[in-house]
Amino acid sequence: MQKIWQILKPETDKVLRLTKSLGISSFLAQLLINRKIETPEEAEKFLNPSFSDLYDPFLFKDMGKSVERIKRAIERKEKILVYGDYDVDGITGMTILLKILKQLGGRVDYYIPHRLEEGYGISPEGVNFIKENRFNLVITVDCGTTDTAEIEILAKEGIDVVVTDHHELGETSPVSVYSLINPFAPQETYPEKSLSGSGVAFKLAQAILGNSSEIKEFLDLVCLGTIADISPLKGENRILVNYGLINLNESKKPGVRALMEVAEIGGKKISPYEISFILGPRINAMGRLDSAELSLKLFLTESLSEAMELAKLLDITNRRRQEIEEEIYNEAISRIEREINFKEDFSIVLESPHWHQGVIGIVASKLFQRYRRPVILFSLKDRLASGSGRVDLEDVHLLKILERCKHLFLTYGGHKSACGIKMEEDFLLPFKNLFNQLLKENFSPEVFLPLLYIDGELNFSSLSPALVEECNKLAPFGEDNAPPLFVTHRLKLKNLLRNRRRNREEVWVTDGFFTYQARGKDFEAWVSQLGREDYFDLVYTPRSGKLQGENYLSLEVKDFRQSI
Ligand SMILES: [Mn+2]
Repeated sequence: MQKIWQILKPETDKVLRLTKSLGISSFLAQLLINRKIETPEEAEKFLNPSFSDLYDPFLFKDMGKSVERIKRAIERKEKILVYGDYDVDGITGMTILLKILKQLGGRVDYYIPHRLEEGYGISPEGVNFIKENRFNLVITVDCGTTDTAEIEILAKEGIDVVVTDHHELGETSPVSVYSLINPFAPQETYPEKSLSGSGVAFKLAQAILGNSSEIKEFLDLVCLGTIADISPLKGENRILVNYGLINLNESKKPGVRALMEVAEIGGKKISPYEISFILGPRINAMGRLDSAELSLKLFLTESLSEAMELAKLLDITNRRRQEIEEEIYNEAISRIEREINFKEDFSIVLESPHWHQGVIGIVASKLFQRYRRPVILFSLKDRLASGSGRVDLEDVHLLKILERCKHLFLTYGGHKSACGIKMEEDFLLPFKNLFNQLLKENFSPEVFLPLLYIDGELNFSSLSPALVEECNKLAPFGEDNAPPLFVTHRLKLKNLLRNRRRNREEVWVTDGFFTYQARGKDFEAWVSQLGREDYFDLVYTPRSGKLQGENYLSLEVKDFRQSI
């Protein structure tokens, strides 16, 4: 799909301000400014993430009250329940709180709702479990903010609910809640908005431990949750992830070790990539197909052999998830190609009684990547349609569009880029039409075109290992902090070389003076059809490595086109 190349312009005044006050290169300063890090203070903190720059957890307006209540529960041997979500940030956040409360002598248990049977948040089944087992205090992780009715029932029974969450409030406000720790709480003044569910649980844990350094033991878990939840890797999250990755690589937790072992990355250095594509999906798979409780047990166990058993089960479940996902994906694609005319339809809304409800969300996001249109997939059962939607566009706020269709829904929730919907099957067609009509009324087709932000133009003569090192000062890369991208115009194919050791073709590109290896799956196929005299433009991230003791530089290709 054709991408629009947006080459960011050098901003001389802002660059000068950073180079002067921090003594950094103007190249690095521009990269920071491209990432909206503009003041010397912000830049200093970004370049040197320091544990001591984490905010005081007591800056949350309800933190003092929450910690007091939890400590009282521990002292009086009250029954405490940690109630959490079934995904990675829910599970890792729960683990942190469960371990700490236990260490402090709390009488603590946990509950995770079953995704397929109960759905997200505090369920009626959950309320019954809490009442029947006579818990005195419930602490939520990564959910609870919108569960007004359920919390009210519990409050009437004399059960206090401390909510820790990072989801936005919507139209409801949990009035009966004992305390609400959520960056989006009304009148909340906590300075960081983009913590994950495990990040918020980590802040509560930090406060319970009185800001002592014992909390550092849990940085590996909060790092897993933050990256898997696709939270932006800036501000406080950058500190948590930066330290968390070090911890993760050295982690002695049996569950973490076992999971790396079964995923065959035991000896490898863990980066955000491994979390997003290897560890995270395995942790999530249990909740998608079955019960997430086993993922939680994996992190709670102290026994390596039990951890290995559980990790193997996660691995098998994840493979099953992949098979189901592929089947739905292929079926959806053939239906899209047959049924949808993108000139008329601005969205992709499809349904099937065969589609697994725990997997349609991932398929929706893969379909979005492919077609770049808002995607909502529904799984049908007993005349009910359960939908999962994805979109990742600057201008389109999915939840705000759905708010205007809410008369058709039984329940719905989500945020800018993802949503969940439940409705009667009979309302599917009216919903499809209304959703599409709203998109057409409010957006022009250009909104859907993929934008590629490029950090600047480079000549091959300025590429060097030192320059790559400058780029790497911005690592770890991830959400909202992409690896730097550069464009070089008018290149030619130098050669397709056969690498005998690796037994594959290598592509080398040249500006006439300098020649580099360029890698990229689609690129290699495309370039091999070009003529020797054809010029092309390349967008890439330069990478450095060592080969037989020597530094070398290669280009990781992001996009390409023939020069004009
Ligand atoms: Mn979550």
